[in-house]
Amino acid sequence: MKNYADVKQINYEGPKSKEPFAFKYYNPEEVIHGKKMKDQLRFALSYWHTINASGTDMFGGDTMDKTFGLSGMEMYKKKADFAFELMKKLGIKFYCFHDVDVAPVGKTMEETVKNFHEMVDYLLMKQKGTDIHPLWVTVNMFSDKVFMAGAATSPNAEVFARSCLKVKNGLDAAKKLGAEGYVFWGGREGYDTLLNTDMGLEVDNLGRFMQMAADYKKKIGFKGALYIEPKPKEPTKHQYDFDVATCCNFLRKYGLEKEFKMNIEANHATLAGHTFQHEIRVAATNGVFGSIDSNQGDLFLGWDTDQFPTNAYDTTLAMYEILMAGGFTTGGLNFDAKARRQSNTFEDILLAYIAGMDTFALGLRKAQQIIDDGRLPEFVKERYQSYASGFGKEIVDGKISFEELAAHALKTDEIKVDSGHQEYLESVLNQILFEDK
Ligand code: XUL
Ligand code: CO
Repeated sequence: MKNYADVKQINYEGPKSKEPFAFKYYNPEEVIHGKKMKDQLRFALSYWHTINASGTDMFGGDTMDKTFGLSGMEMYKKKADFAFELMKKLGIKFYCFHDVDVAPVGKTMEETVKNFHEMVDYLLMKQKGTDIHPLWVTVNMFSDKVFMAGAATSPNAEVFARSCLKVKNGLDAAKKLGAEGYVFWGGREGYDTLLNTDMGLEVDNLGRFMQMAADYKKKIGFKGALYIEPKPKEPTKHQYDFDVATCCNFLRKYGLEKEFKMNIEANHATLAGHTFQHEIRVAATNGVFGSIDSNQGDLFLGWDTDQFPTNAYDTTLAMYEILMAGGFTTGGLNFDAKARRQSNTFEDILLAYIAGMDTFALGLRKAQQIIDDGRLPEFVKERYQSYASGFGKEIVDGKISFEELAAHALKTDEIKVDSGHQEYLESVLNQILFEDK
């Protein structure tokens, strides 16, 4: 196998290729569903996993050195160089980061903020002359010990103020770098025991905080989207942004439904007991579909393992939902995924991205085949035919009353509900997935 340094550019070679450092399904310029694959998929690199994570887990330290033998600002500049080199090799146009991913924390808050803005200027300089910019920016309000009881939902008002400072700087950076969006992942916005928790105050404060952030976004003229990233648990036992439906309820309660969309993470969906497709569908039907954090979990581990997505069945169904939702506008597919602890070489970083990008590209191709084949969407349309005409249509149009329907039902003794044909539909899906073209 080639060395990382010898791989200059990952190119598309097609499904018959056995070259490890080539795409088999991702052909950036090829048009699928009315757009080039690169514009349909909008892949993003996640700074925290790719540029920083070094293999540490609960039981052991680093398995990979990503310090380049440097420290402080020098190290973060070298990391930014590495991030841009990697994106160019992979043909990735977007990246995502937390404030602490890109700059060192200083001895004082003022020094931390200064370091951050200096690094944002460095990133801006790296962007010049490229078509690379952030898919979204966020800030880390969960690692530092002051956030141990939450950020905007902390029982301590000083922490609420610290959260305003962090998000203000994150939004300023998003504007300066021309980010497509800004993400709020709740981190520790939740609780471990109700015995010490005023849930009502905490969630009201979260509502106040989100309103302030949305107002600040408008004040500075940041045009990107604001997203909430739902997750049911981990690190807290119960997180307030549990799933898409819970977040929709939160947004409506605080009158924020027009300001925020969802950043849906595959592994968070499964932690909430939902399929990935379910969360995308709930977002789409509520008008809040925004962006995707793409990864997969492990059925037998049960925590947020953040693995690169390689399950083509899941990516096909996810891409089908995304196409049905109208595709991405400001959003995209951010790989909130890290190479496994034992995949500890720079070559593995490339191979992990190639695997993830190819699996979503294959998913996009297969989703288009589902649409072209027509059997699945047509079955669904047919299943709801009773609402397309007659009194069914009057229900949908709000033109028939409760009493009129009751009178109709009184005269109808026999009702035949058609089969859902689940197994047949699953076999159609297999045929589309595995047919020999
Ligand atoms: C945590 C997670 C985060 C967010 C950004 O589970 O997904 O990395 O995506 O804070
Ligand atoms: Co995420």
